[in-house]
Amino acid sequence: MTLANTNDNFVSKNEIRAQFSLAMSAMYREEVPAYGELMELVADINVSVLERDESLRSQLSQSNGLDRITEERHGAIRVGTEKELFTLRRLFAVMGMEPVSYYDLAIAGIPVHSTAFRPVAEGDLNINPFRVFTSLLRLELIEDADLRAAAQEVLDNREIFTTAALNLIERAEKQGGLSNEDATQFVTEALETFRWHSKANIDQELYGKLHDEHRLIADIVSFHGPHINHLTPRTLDIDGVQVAMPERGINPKAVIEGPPQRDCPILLRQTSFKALEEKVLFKGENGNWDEGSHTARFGEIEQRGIALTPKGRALYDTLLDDTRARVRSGEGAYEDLLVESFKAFPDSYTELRAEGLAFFRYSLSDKGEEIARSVGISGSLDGLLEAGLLRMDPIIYEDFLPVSAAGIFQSNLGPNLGETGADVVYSNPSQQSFEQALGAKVWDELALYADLERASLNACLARLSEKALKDDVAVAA
Ligand code: OOG
Ligand code: NI
Repeated sequence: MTLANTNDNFVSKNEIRAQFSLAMSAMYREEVPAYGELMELVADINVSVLERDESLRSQLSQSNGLDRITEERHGAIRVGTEKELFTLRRLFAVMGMEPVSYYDLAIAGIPVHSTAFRPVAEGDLNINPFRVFTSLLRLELIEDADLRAAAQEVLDNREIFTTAALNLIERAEKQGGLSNEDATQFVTEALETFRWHSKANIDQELYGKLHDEHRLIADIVSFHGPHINHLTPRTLDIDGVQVAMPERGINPKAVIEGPPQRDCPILLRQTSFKALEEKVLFKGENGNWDEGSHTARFGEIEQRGIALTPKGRALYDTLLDDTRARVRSGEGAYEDLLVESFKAFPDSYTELRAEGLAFFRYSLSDKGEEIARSVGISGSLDGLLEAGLLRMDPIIYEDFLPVSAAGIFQSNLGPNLGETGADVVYSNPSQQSFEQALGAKVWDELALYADLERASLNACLARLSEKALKDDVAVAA
């Protein structure tokens, strides 16, 4: 593998991430053939959407998204200790991935809290958007003290990173980057952390106890490392893929998480296929292995829409809560009630902008370019939009949704929990303790979107008024 250099010495972080996501994808397709099948289905459907939807094709090419379609995917892992999380942050930093946002899953009865490691700058996301949703087990939420101690001991005695990976992380930190050769080795070594191990770290009895406490705890504690539990390609028609999955022998979860289908997609819609039951070996007596099984790994798809402002997000949360409350009180089917509730969410970009519900990237229209070159002008955002001098494109939501994530977790934890969710509700989200373990603060995703919008607008305004100012012409409002 040859990696392009950004300067004489180091490979760019974007390039390392691109190689890493490719390597993860290849490994996972080999480990979980159903994922490969899903990828093919998604690619077929994306091609047909682009063939029939000229305006989407033009929007994607305008906003630089066309190249990203087949590449865009995320993965998810779950780690057991603060130390593991701390080192993972350093490992992801080598690839230009930083922790963005804090997700408390305890509210949904899942004893973890999470962040997503991802590129932060728009240019970096465009080059390769790969993200890893990363959850840290909260053993302190487990009541049984003996079991807690047993799990802790197993976790404390494992090393999820290869020695070479640890050395390369340190080298990257010291030098500020990696050489070509080191970067190639780094990708190979980093991959090892996320590999599946069919031999468990513990015996079947302890597995059973952990599993009875919570399936997720068994998944996190029982193995040598935080195996990648799913990867997620991007689809342009999630409803189409959901319907087509069974035709290809793939078993989807019951409902698509997130907002309903809309003309102007918002946030994130996701669905997955059910986790597979896989053969594993547990430690037996006298160095023997006992056969058993474990259910953890699956495939997911995602469709992203415009990022919402705090006001838009509050409206989304309210409408989703309403829907769930109405389902609980037996008013009807989830999907119907979701569509009904979301009628209250404006569904045109003009309204979304006018009501301050979503984030946009502004650029000069052809007419705006012409004006900027010839005379220059200034004015309010509304005025410039109305005059057709600016164009606005949705800023795509690059993060996750806790309620949706909980739905994805639950549909993949095995048959008993099913799709209806929690059997226990934990409390005390603790962003502070999470950040302490991480050794860094997480980025505030809303601030990132707001900055992007502001920067795009400021750049337009500067370009528009440049000539007028230079020519010392009074700029008209
Ligand atoms: C993570 C589930 C969350 C998503 O897309 O919301 C997630 C997990 O199952 O470990 O990946
Ligand atoms: Ni996911």
